[in-house]
Amino acid sequence: MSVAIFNRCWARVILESIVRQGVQHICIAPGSRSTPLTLEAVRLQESRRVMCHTHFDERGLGFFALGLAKAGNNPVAVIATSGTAAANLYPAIIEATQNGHNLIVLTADRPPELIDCGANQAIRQPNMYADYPVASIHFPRPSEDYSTEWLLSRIDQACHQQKLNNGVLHFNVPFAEPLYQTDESAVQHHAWLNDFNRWLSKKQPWIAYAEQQSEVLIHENWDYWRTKQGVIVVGKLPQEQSMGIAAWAATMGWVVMSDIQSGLESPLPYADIWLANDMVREKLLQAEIVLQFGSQIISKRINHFLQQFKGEYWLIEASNKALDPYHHQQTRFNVKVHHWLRAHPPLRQRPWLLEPLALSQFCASFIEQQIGGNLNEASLAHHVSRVLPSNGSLFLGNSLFVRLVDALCKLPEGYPVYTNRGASGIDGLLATAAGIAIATNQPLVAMLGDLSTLYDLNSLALFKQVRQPTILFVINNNGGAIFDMLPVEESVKEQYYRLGHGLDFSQAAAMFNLNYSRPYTWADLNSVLKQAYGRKEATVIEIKVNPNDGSKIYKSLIDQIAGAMIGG
Ligand SMILES: Cc1ncc(C[n+]2csc(CCOP(=O)(O)OP(=O)(O)O)c2C)c(N)n1
Ligand SMILES: [Mg+2]
Repeated sequence: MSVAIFNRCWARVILESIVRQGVQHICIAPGSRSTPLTLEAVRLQESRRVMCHTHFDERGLGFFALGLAKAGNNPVAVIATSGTAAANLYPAIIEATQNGHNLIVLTADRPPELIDCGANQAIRQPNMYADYPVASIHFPRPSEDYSTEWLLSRIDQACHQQKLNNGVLHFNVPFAEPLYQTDESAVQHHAWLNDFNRWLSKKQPWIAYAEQQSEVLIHENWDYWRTKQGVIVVGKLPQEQSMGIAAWAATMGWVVMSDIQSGLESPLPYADIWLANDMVREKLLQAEIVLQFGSQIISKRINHFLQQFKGEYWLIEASNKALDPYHHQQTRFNVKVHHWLRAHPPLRQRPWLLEPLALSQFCASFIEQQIGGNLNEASLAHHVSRVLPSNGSLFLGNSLFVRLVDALCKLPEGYPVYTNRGASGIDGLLATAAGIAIATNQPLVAMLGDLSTLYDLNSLALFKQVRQPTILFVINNNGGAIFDMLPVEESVKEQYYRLGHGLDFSQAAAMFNLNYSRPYTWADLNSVLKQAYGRKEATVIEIKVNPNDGSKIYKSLIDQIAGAMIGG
């Protein structure tokens, strides 16, 4: 029994120290080996220091935690048992790493004597996520030979690494049996916890790292460069960093191309379409300097522009990751964009190139006319702002629809947009959206494709926990329509890429006890939305569209704009 008690003591130290590092949510998948961690997490929830969430599927749970981390500012913890349970967290760990979201993954493990000897549910877990985590600790088997001071220092050092580099911590925690039937007072008064219990009365983490303030300095040649002809490309940015870019760029008279994840109400919307115009692209390539704020640009044509541009290139992004797939000779600022703007005063100038504005304005009416008044993929993408709640946020899945929204819509300034564009998987999109809904506790619209929904179908279970209007748009074009954009022979495409299935989602919604509607027209959709926003729960709205319509109109808009002649 003393082993069971000591396991709990060990788990208590680990969890207490991560809670002091800011963890507020702990996501738990069921399992026996993780019992000491689970029961300590429950204890923390009982004293209202954390919120515990559960899910039966570790892949979904990992993405759910990612969603919580995206919408909050603190690391989110995940507890999983040993075996493939731990392996199923891998996709979310990759996505969190690529995007710099802070997860603390606690995998329970068998002690060393049970590894590689035929013991049940025992796999090789140390370093199982390779070099994705910013730090990994493979803990020893719990033992009084290790002081609580050691345990606390080790964890705080890892958490510090996470604060510096953003990403995932992996704690692999072996526990020997027995795991159950502990006496709470025996845990509480265990002599090994004496120093720890004294520390509990203090507020701070075991290691308090002094804040390092580094000021953003003005680039020595800014007075020279700011007089030049510039282009500003804005990728994914946190909200507070995108504020002020539009005004700054307008003063400079520079051309702005912004991504749907930028938080900008684009001054030159539909860049993915108008940049298809050969003449405008040629002129833009004459720019003397390109500033890129943020990264992960969705648009193929903005990416192509960046690839072709060979002039002065500055990349401003707070992380210290390499973020330029085109390997420009460049000046890189590892700073927050709003700090950079403050350090680099704009110069009032006239726009040096007027064609993008003319073409962008032309696109507004041209797109409207081409998509028509029916409810379809392209019209939904163009009019996304019509379906959004005023105080909510938008989650966009991957594949064709996110590209359509990026190309065809204009969002209000600062509207929160979430995506999983780190590895752009279609595997955990529903679960991520559920995490965002829970963390923001505000209305959410999530929009994803039919294959993406099928992939993550059991994550519909997570939406029972939401307590505010949450709307899941499933854009059902019967398979992966993104592949229509590829030059693959029709029959091969249908059979091996697109995977049309003929399914609809009414029964899936029913199985998970979620509201469901399938509107046919905009008028239908508007009345469905009215009801959905009146409910403090989730609604699945299936938009069934002709399989190729979305990709066809996208291609046709690009083709028509490519050759268009414009004045100026
Ligand atoms: C986990 C994972 N597997 C495979 C892919 C490759 N992939 C990209 S888009 C896509 C099809 C998605 O289909 P759907 O969700 O219906 O979206 P649509 O293309 O119709 O917009 C696939 C399989 C991926 N991104 N992630
Ligand atoms: Mg589809």
